[in-house]
Amino acid sequence: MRQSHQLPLMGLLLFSLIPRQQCEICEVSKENYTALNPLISTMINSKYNKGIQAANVLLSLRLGGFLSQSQDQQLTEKVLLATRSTEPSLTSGQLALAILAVGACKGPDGISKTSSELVRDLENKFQTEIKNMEEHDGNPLTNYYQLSLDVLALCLFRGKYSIRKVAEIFKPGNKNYYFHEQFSVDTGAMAVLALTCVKEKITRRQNQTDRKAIKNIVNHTKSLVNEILFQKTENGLLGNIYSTGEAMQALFVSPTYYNENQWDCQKTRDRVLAEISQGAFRMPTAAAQILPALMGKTYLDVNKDSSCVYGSDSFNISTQEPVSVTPAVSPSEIEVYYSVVINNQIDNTTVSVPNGSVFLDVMEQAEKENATRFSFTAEESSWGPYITCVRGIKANTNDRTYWEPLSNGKPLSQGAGGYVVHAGDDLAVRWSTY
Ligand code: B12
Ligand SMILES: *[C@@H]1O[C@H](CO)[C@@H](O)[C@H](O)[C@H]1NC(C)=O
Ligand SMILES: *[C@@H]1O[C@H](CO)[C@@H](O)[C@H](O)[C@H]1NC(C)=O
Ligand SMILES: *[C@@H]1O[C@H](CO)[C@@H](O)[C@H](O)[C@H]1NC(C)=O
Ligand SMILES: *[C@@H]1O[C@H](CO)[C@@H](O)[C@H](O)[C@H]1NC(C)=O
Ligand SMILES: *[C@@H]1O[C@H](CO)[C@@H](O)[C@H](O)[C@H]1NC(C)=O
Ligand SMILES: *[C@@H]1O[C@H](CO)[C@@H](O)[C@H](O)[C@H]1NC(C)=O
Ligand SMILES: *[C@@H]1O[C@H](CO)[C@@H](O)[C@H](O)[C@H]1NC(C)=O
Repeated sequence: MRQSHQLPLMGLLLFSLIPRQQCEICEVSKENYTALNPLISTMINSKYNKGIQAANVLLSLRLGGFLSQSQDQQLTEKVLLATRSTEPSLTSGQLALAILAVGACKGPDGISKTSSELVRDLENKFQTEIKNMEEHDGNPLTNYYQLSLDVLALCLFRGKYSIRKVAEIFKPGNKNYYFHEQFSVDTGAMAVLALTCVKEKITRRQNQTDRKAIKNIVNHTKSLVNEILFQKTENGLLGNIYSTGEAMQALFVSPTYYNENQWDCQKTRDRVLAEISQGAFRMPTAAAQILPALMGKTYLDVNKDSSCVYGSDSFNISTQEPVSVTPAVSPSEIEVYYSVVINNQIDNTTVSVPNGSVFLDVMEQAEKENATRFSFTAEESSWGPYITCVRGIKANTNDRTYWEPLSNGKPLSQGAGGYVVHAGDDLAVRWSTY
């Protein structure tokens, strides 16, 4: 008799012990995996100018279990090779991504000797970021997105870092969460993942000071989750299409910090699926950042499984070449305006380029016509060419300066290598502070 009373009670108890997983039903169902095909083939077929760019892709494909053993090996070697290059040396976040990718699916003890050397290296790079903040008005060498990646990798792979320092630098409201006073959802999401990892790793041995820091970290996470939800758009995106994947991950790991009615996960997922079919994720890095969330995975799953799953048979990897990233350039020419804006000084010109050209082509054409007025340099990054320097004036993180590309007065939502210009466009690069 007593048992029949206890059973439902036990069930209730068990139920309440299971962490609330609102998004269990939010990942893409097996029947709909074909919708992910464009993402996988973009990643598998991508050519990398720099090996480190493979880190994002390797991490993502491993979390999804989409690689054959030989593909996994090839990508891993590429990433490891990149970590050994010293010229130029990797940024802290690049190294952190490499550690996450190489260590993924290996389990908490599976980290190899090489990887543990990389973790020591990352500890130093993270210290250098903090030192730079102390010396340059709170500005890190890179940015908070990368500092979050650093903490995440150190936390998952037993690196050393000060919990108190983390609680101190990741305070909500810190200027590094914002660009032009606008909350960066990508940055906030990565910080939530990092802080959640730190919180989950607390042990009994932690002393009083650490415990207080953890309380603050919980508080910070709550505020960041709120800020992310505040950036939810009418159509279900969190921030914009390129921040949504990482924001979904952040919301997956913090279900206790918001109510069910604050986020319609299915709506977000379906919007993303629609955007995939429209070709929004043709850039391998974009594809890599959205895929884990669609599989119901997060970067915190990186060392949860003891081994990688190879070549999931529920999915057929398409090896055909993806649609070309750059659209066909037609023989007809179009005219656009182009200017370099430095404070109140505007230097403009009219440039003629083949129809279908991108912003970068316009910059190159202008430079060809007058190298004194329109010289520039761009560095290849995981999102394509990043404009670093125009007319000898160089972007600098210590004073939060950069070159901002604009079209008809509006900042581009993609890079100079991706934005296709139209006849009559009023294009500009403006010396700005974020
Ligand atoms: C930090 C950051 C910036 C900083 C970079 C300087 C700094 N302090 O580090 C600032 C604010 C200056 C910036 C500027 C821009 N950014 Co930005 N940025 C980011 C962010 C949050 C993190 C990048 C990072 O460190 N990644 C981790 C490291 C390990 O990877 P990495 O490849 O080595 O990182 C470098 C490049 O990503 C580069 N970078 C940063 N932004 C962009 C954008 C483009 C198009 C390119 C080619 C490179 C690039 O700077 C990083 C540090 O050197 C990402 C978010 C994300 N989801 O990735 C957005 C993101 C990459 N940026 C984006 C955009 C659109 C821009 C701008 C074009 C906006 C504008 N119109 O001004 C400009 C590009 C300026 C230029 N000169 O070419 C988009 C790209 C979308 C797309 N499909 O191309 C993202 C994904 C944000 C988003 N959700 O929309 N950015
Ligand atoms: C698959 O996707 C379609 C359209 O996006 C949706 O209507 C359907 O419910 C999905 N199927 C499952 C099993 O989730
Ligand atoms: C708590 O631990 C940190 C390092 O983890 C140490 O720096 C600090 O001095 C300790 N505080 C106390 C009160 O023991
Ligand atoms: C938690 O954060 C709120 C603001 O979001 C603040 O008012 C409160 O004092 C914080 N609590 C602790 C313990 O730090
Ligand atoms: C994968 O391909 C095989 C044969 O090529 C086919 O039988 C199977 O149904 C495919 N699976 C999916 C999920 O498309
Ligand atoms: C440059 O800007 C000035 C002032 O806006 C304008 O009069 C001139 O026509 C522009 N020159 C070119 C080449 O576009
Ligand atoms: C440029 O190409 C687009 C389609 O790619 C076409 O609609 C447009 O008319 C072309 N413009 C010129 C000036 O040729
Ligand atoms: C480039 O522009 C500068 C400044 O307007 C001018 O003095 C120079 O002659 C131009 N050079 C060419 C090759 O047109």
